[in-house]
Amino acid sequence: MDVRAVADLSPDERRAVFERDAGIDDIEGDVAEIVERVRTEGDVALREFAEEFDDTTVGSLDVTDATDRAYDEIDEGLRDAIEDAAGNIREFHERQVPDDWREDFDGRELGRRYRPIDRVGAYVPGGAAAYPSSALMTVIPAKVAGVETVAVATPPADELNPATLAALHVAGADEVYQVGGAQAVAALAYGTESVSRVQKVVGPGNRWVTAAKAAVRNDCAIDFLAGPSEVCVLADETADPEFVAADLIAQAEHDANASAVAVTADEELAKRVARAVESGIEGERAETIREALESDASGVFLARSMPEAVLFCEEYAAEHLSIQADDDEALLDRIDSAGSAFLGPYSPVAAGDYAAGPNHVLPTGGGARITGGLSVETFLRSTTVQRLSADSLDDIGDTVETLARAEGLDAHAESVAVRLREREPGEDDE
Ligand code: HSO
Ligand code: ZN
Repeated sequence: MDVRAVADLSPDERRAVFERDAGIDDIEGDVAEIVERVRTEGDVALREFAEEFDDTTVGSLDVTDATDRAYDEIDEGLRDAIEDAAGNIREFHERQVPDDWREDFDGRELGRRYRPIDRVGAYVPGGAAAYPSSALMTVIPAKVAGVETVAVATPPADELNPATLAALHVAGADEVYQVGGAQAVAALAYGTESVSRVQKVVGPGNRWVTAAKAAVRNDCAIDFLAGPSEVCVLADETADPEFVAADLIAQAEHDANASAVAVTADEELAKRVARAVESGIEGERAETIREALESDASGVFLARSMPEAVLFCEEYAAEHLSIQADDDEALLDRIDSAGSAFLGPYSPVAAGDYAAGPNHVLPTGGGARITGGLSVETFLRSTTVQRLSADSLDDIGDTVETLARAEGLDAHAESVAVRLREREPGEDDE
């Protein structure tokens, strides 16, 4: 792996890093076709896609009943790990539940109240790797928010992954369908004979899933675009190059379209990270890792100073920002755009991916410039509430009437005036 100087990047190289699209643009046409077929052909299309993409002949698309059994059957150690992670994730998300509130603003009683969305769909990836962790990360916050029905789609298989099914049981999924990829997003968004449609689709996925979320977003709400994975590590000379390299390799193993960057102002560290990456790539997923790390969107970058490295991170707007540097809090203070920040040498991204508590469904592709990750609020809608006393209406009456007339909306002005016309000043509220 080469070390590239930030200052020497050409406009094309900068675009590859900062406007990374993870191969999504290339498949938009194919995804539009898949979505359309699910929309028009329903279950028939889902079954055909299962044969074509997942090499699976699907019996029932609804596999909800399999979750309880899987929970009972999996190995005890795995069950404990799922429960442990679920407990931490639940605790973190319970902390996010907003309270309804009412307050007096000079006689105007104003407030905000929250209600869960009724029906939500969560995508839980599978296929190359199984993702019980994503089952926990999507379903638990929805349930903490009070969503009545959480429908989950996960790729079909002759034998569904028992850990994913068990995690769905622990998280409290209400409906589980075996359908994967872009077709799963379309099934949840539009409904089919077997899958009833949801109001919002959430969850992480590969570029097919992400492209499908982008394709349906005019017809069905989505959380945001979340996948393929990416990480940006900001490091100084105090960082351990093995730790930095391990974090890059870890996120790269998700997907050949994943991206992983490290940036530092210390040349020696940059070289050591690059070397540690080279020697650290191993195992069954070595090919995937290599492909992800060799893409133009990945690499080890050398800045001329830490402020330049910080600017790099801000522009990158990472899904995962890891800061392995002496003054990590001060560095974080200067970076506004990041889905989740991991501070210090002992906060590997993988800890957050599974069990620390915060959500691992996070905006990718620079989405962190405008949104945070999945949270309880993702599953809530709010209503503002207002009750005005006669006096408080009187107080703002001139303002409302003046603005209404300025907009040429006389009936608006009149709806206030009619209430105030025959009123003596000070007559209020008993
Ligand atoms: N890094 C992924 C989540 C994940 N990692 C699941 C392992 N399993 C996106 O945040
Ligand atoms: Zn991960």
